[in-house]
Amino acid sequence: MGSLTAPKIAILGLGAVGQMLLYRLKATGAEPLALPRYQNSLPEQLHFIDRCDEGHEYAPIAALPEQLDALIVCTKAHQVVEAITPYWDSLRPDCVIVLCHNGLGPHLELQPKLAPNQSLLLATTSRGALRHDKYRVEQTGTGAQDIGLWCGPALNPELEAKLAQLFEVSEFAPNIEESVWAKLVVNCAINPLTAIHNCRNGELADTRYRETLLSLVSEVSQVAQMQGFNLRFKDCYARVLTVIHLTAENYSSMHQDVHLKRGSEIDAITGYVCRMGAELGVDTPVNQEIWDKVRRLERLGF
Ligand code: KPL
Repeated sequence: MGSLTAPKIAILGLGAVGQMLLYRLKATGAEPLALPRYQNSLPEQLHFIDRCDEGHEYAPIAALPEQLDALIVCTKAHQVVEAITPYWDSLRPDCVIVLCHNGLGPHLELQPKLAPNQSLLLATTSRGALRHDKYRVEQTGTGAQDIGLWCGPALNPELEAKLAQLFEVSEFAPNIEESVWAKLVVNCAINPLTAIHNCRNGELADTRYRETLLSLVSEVSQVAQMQGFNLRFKDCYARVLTVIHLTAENYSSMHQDVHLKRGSEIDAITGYVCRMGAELGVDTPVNQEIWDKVRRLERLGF
């Protein structure tokens, strides 16, 4: 990347989070570059409503994959590999890949495909984003975000600063996998239960869910600790209760995915924890039961 040109960063996957980041690219003075899914064309116009209730209409710009310094993939976890594959051979071997989805798993699938000098980053966002219709997204919350290097060489300072600015963090997370696990605990607790019980996040504060929540969080924090992450049960449970409280009115993304029959991230959330638990010798019976229930629900509907 030449130091006189601004880094070229594009978004792949224009769901709610993708559109929020694309608008953020524009708002921070960069071109709103995007790669379309399935190599279709991009929409002509996007509409973003910011936290001050102000609407912004803008046109996304089609990115040329071979010119990109970084590609931020914002699809659902189970769509990452399929979405990136058609572009893979056109991307430069030093194009930085950033994965921004709930759960974990695709990073392990992509790792063997990376070129020797290619970096893979993970990012999380807890910004609430509501999709009014396909290309009209409203930012509804100001929750925390994180980004950091998962593998590969450190980024050049200019690109690192631009990505930090996009995700509104002062610096990259020193241990991004631990930060992602901290969010994974919250998603393992809230998302499947709201889907199974067809309820908003806030309803999980009811005492009848307490025992299940405690078991889910305890199992996930044990799997996390077994990998050396500093995620104590007490802190994890407190974080889950805080998110239930702060997002009480929301329907979780998994509730919406199951309800709209569009395939949820259960395999990358609960499924990933159960698979890691099995590998590390940590029992996860309650998560396993919940995983089975959501998969059944996906087949049969509410
Ligand atoms: O990340 C979320 C999601 O719905 O996927 C939470 C934090 C549970 C908010 O709804």
